[in-house]
Amino acid sequence: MLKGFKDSISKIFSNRKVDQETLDEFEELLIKSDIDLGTAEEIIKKLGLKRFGESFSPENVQNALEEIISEILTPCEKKINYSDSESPLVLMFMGVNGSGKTTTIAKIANNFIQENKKVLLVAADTFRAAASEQLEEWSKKIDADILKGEEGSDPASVVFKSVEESKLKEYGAIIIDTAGRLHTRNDLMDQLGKINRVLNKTNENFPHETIITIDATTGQNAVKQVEEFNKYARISGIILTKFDTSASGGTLISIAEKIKLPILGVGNGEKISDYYEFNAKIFSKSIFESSN
Ligand SMILES: Nc1nc2c(ncn2[C@@H]2O[C@H](COP(=O)(O)OP(=O)(O)O)[C@@H](O)[C@H]2O)c(=O)[nH]1
Ligand SMILES: [Mg+2]
Repeated sequence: MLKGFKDSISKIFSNRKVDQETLDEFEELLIKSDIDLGTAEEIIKKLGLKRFGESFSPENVQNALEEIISEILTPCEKKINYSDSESPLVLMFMGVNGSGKTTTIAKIANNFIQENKKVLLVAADTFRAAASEQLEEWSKKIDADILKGEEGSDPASVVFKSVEESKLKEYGAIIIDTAGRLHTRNDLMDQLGKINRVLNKTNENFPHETIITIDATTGQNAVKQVEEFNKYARISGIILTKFDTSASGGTLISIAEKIKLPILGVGNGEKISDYYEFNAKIFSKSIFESSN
């Protein structure tokens, strides 16, 4: 949701020729919507506003813009591939504190459970007892099993245990919640790599997805977050959270244009059902529809 985006476009382009001033104002609007400068320039270039000529109207600009955004996002569309033949599906979540890891895990786990899949949640956040308590609360609500590490224990060993446990109980999915961390803390970031390596040793296909949650309100720093986490544990999918509270779908557009990593889904609320699979066309449309 680029708040007021539609109105702003109307204002900028109403009764005017496309001159430099209009283009500058439009660029400013894109940047205010958390689209980085390079991506904003690319969008404006693609839009080729001057070609609109006589048929120029804010609606034309909006439609063309929607198409361009959709083109940027479409190559990033990806679905979590849940195939029963290769059980369990292992998903590892990472991201900065408060970015929505635990909530998103609950949402996705709940979807699996609705499809009669047996889910094990793994609380690999062993730094804070409160973190595993939060996951435990969700596990009760959605009726999923949970494995918790003791406070202060090695997160990688908890993850290893979860794979062992899964062999006995035949889980359909293992979803791992890791401690929130700042990408500037090398020691903690190294730990993510370790969790990934431990999983990979137990089965070369594990984890099937290494997912980063990005808070839509993060703004321009989101690109940096994705780049840094990706250095330690290769990201296979991005989930944008808090899209409901955000003034800026621009974050995701920048990530797609600059980093071109797959996007799996969008969280749009705190409730268990507030999640949908990412679809470039629908997302591009929603940017305009939801503006107010
Ligand atoms: N409005 C809104 N709030 C969310 C969304 N996802 C998570 N939250 C809230 O953001 C806060 C942090 O989420 P949490 O899952 O604990 O983040 P974590 O620290 O990464 O595990 C909590 O208050 C969640 O309820 C979302 O899509 N929309
Ligand atoms: Mg958490």
